[in-house]
Amino acid sequence: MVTMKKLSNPKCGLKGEIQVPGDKSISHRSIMFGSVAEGKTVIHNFLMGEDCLSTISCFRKLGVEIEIMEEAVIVHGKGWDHLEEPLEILDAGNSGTTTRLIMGILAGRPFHSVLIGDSSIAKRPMKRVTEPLKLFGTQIDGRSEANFTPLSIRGGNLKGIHYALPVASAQVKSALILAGLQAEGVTEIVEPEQTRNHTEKMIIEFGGKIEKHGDTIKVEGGQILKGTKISVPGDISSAAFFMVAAAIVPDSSVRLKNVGLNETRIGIVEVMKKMGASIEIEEHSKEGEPVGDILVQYSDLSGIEIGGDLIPSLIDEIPIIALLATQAKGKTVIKDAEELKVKETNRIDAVVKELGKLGASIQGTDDGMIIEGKTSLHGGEVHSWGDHRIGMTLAVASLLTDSDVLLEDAEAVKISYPNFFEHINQLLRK
Ligand code: SPQ
Repeated sequence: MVTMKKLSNPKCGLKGEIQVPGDKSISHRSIMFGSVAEGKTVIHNFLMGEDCLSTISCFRKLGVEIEIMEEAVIVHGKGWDHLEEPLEILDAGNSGTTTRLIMGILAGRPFHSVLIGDSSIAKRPMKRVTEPLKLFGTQIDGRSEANFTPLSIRGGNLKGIHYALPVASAQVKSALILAGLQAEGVTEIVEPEQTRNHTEKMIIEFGGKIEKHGDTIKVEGGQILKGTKISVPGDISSAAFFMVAAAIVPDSSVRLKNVGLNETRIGIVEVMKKMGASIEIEEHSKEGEPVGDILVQYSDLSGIEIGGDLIPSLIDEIPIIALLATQAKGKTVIKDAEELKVKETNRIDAVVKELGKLGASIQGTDDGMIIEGKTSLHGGEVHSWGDHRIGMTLAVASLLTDSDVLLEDAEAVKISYPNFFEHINQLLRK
């Protein structure tokens, strides 16, 4: 049901500490690797967001026993060969990660499966995955020459490939790594820019092998993975909403506990520091997926230019960075981010239109946006476009508006942050 949420400016700062939910990218991957590994995988702090629940549902349909307990999610993996031909269509919901990564697994399985998602997934480009998977030898068909769901996959008998990725995408890279793990021989993948490396780190956790030389990733086929214990760090992409809220709402001081600080995901920290934000990191562990606390306080900000190889490390944070820039003095230019057009929504259009309704001065460009600050925001009626990150950006904006914000389809936040509104209220009560 589409709902309208009334958000009123609390006229106070955010204070205190919260633990943001588990990382979405790592939660998806823990179910996927747990499902193809041999033995039990126990996952702590799994993200119970709608996207990750879609991944669980798909793997259950492939015959994997997955228990959702209060303390942990337990995946009873029996190895690659025990995935079963699904009786039903696999539904990835709103999740691009589920759609793209599962294709890499299904590509190597000797059975037929059909993959769909919601109306947003139906518009997101899939040829970037289906084309290289065909080079491995798998059969994939779908709407518009296998560019859009529904997709039909008949996998098996893969041969390793050498492939240079045309776009910097962790989802495409991961799908090809998952196919490569099942292929005969070696698969080499060349990345144009470093993207999030959770798949590579997780292969090591599951007892597998993967190498990286310069921008080339090398993975050998025929690997048997072993079930393990995964502790999912807090999601920096979720923490980002409170990092920005604390930086732009006067009299704020917030501690975000146990957030994942993977080196390929912390572009937002660099950007906020460059803009002059008061931000401190207390790292607890550097092993595997590094984790630590992030402390942010209100401060004066200045506009900067954001682009190049920094973009993949903050791609999902750009909507909230755009809001941050409306509160920074001068011009902020975000460029080289054309990938924003093929996310859950066209995030350039969504940000420009919806923040514009609240008085922000943002101009969309071909590959990003130009924001003029510092602007006073006013109330109004806005829409999440069914995109969790747009919904949360608008909710944070409402902390600064002179009158109420009515947010349509606020429910979208449940994709990645089910208790987002509870956390806002918690920090406002302190
Ligand atoms: O899973 P989905 O829908 O693609 O989610 C998003 C998000 O905002 O949460 C993108 F819309 O995150 C992607 C991210 O943009 C998650 C992801 C991953 O887990 O590998 C990688 C990025 O996408 P891409 O296309 O750059 O590989």
